[in-house]
Amino acid sequence: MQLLPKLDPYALRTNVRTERRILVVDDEPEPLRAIARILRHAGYTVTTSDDAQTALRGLSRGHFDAVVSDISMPGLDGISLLRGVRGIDPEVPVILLTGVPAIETAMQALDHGAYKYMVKPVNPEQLLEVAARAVRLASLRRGDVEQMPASARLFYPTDGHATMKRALEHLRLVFQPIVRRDGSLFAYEALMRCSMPETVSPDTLIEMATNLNSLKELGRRARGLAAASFSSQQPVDTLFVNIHPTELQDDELLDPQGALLRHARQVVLEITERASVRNISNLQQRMDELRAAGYRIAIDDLGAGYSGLTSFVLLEPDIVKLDMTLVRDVHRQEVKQRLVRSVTKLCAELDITVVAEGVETCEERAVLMDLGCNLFQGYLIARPGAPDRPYFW
Ligand code: G
Ligand code: MN
Repeated sequence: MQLLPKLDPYALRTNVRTERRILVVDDEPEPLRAIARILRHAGYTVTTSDDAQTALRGLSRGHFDAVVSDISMPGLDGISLLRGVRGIDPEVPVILLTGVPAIETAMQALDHGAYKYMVKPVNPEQLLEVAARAVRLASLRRGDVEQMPASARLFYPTDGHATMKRALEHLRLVFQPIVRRDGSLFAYEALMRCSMPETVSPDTLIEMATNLNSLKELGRRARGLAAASFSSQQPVDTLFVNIHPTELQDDELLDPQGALLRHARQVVLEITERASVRNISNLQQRMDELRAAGYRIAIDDLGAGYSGLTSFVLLEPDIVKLDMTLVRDVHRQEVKQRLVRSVTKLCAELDITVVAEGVETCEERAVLMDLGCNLFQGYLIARPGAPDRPYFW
């Protein structure tokens, strides 16, 4: 007998899909069963496949919130599967598992935007944590309200635009120093904060703006504030300004009347790796225009993985910022050390400066220096705050 699915009144009202579907791929039956069991127990709807070709066919038919796949499989391997998945569904996070961690596959996984690279046998708790985050990310990318954090849900389905307007009015910037190897100040990164009565994290703000089609407004407001910091009481010299890939298309960046253009030579535009730059039309031309105007370009969060190393080719950055997941405990983890070393080596050859961000301990800093990072940023040195404060070195 086929049971009717249980009806969830909230789901009906908001037209939200509550089922979370994960596709698991492994050519070996034992791990395949084990992983599927762990995920099913946690309430996911799991589809299994013992080869990547079949998995890809399943993926083009059905809607999945995450894919968990082994890397080494006969025929199509996990990396090829990852590439195939990207062609079918650019939003779905892919978690890759390997029995034999190797620098080449880790780099390839990074390059093709794997969500996470995990070593087998996986710890069930860790897998569930990663899966939960991946599934949440997928639904956020799809604009699924139900999966948003409570703070973001505040804005739905009430008047989101009014709240967004209020958020923009309460927008402010904090500044975090970026320091050279010799401890001298290189620049500040401007970071958004929103001080409404209800605390809203910058990520929530960006999610909200994305869903309300207000990214342009948010970016302009933030850039206006950033421009003001060049003529404040403690004027900054060089400023890193975060910009969302879609903002690259905003002509205001190149408008002589716009906020930032007149300071372009002092500005490094940080383009996050967390969103894809592949869909930006005329990207190359736009990058050339921005560079001609004097802006420097940085890739932010490298290693957090969306488009991976392809952004080197697409953006031709002056500066690359290693994501803090690569920085965290780098002194204890050899794979991270090797990844950082390959990035700094590549960057040295390409004349790209490497910033290690999110540095929290002296041990991390020492190893990152040895590995060839040029600039350092993180709580160890200073928390984000007003510019011109003393920092630790
Ligand atoms: O994506 P982006 O790299 O721009 O994000 C930087 C965020 O990380 C900011 O919100 C900032 O407050 C935070 N941050 C800065 N330094 C550190 C650090 O050393 N550790 C942690 N956990 N977060 C940091
Ligand atoms: Mn940044």
